[in-house]
Amino acid sequence: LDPNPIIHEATVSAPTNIACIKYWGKANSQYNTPINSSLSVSLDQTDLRAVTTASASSSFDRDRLWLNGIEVLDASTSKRFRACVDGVRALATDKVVVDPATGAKCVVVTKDEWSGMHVHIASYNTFPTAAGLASSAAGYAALVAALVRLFGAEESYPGEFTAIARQGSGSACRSLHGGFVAWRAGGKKSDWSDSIAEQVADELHWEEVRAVILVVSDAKKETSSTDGMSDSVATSELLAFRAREVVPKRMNIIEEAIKAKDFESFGKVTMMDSNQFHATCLDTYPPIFYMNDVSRSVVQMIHMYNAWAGEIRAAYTFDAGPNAVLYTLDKHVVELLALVLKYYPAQSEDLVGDYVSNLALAQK
Ligand code: 2P0
Repeated sequence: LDPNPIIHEATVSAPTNIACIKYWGKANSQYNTPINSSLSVSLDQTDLRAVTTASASSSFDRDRLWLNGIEVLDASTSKRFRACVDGVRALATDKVVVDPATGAKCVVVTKDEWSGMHVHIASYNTFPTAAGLASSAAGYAALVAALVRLFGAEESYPGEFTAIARQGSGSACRSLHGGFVAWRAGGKKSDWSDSIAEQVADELHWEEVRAVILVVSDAKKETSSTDGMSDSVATSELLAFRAREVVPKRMNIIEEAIKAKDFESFGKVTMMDSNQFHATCLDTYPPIFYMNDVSRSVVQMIHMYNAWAGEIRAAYTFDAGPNAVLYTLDKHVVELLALVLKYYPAQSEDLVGDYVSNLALAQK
């Protein structure tokens, strides 16, 4: 055994993202592809991010994963983890260093040597447990990005890294980009290599957009997204109609709204799509309830606020849980938070948190 084995490593961070047009339902569970396209905003990484170090060495005897300092013992056999590690490692390139004195290039690790090495992955996220927010999107995006850097991986087609992250967790493919990101459902290619995420507009395009997260409950959700969407695909006719007839139109509407920086249109379609996603949950048999009475009171408060203002100044959206994410513009943040504190004074600290986020810096 080499007494001084070389350990190669790379560290990256990735943002979480909050969907305006929701992903709900798999078209193909093997490739983890969706029945409809979706669109999200990557949040900035001041408060919420996943940070991952990936390392590889010929001295490692197996693949290992630590999450927030605790080893996940069955990680190396998990289908999601394997898809990411094996998917990126297959795209590895020779690691070359240049001698600064002579300018001579030297291959220190060949592509074939990478494929013989195991990896150690250490990841932590800065998601406060009280926020009760899903972290899998940021986590798998950071895993893929760290492996890409470690192995010097190169895509064989544009979007291939997002296709790999998608196999970790669907929403993770959108976290490989900053700004406004569309995940194209794909399906024209038999290997689903067209199910990829792409940036619609970068984080500098519409800098005034803010996300305010209202923590309604920090309890762990009762129905996982993977199980919930599987039940919805099996039983909800509304979901099939939505994927076929509604979402394609909404993708066009929201992409136009983002390009034109039209908050009225962006906010309206975001709220309508959240409502329809939760309607498909109710249409699932047995029904799935993610929103609770407090969530619904937030919906009413936002509609009252917009009616009072005579324009859409804030838009709510809810994922697979009761917490609200409010999109607004910088100039309305103080007014919106004043409203939240008026209606939820007792729990104001919990509810408002301190999560007023900018858009993410680009991750790639
Ligand atoms: C979204 N959600 O578009 C939607 C809205 C939840 C509600 O993506 O099975 O954790 O790992 O592919 O990505 C949650 O689903 O599911 C999700 P998997 P994922 O953000």
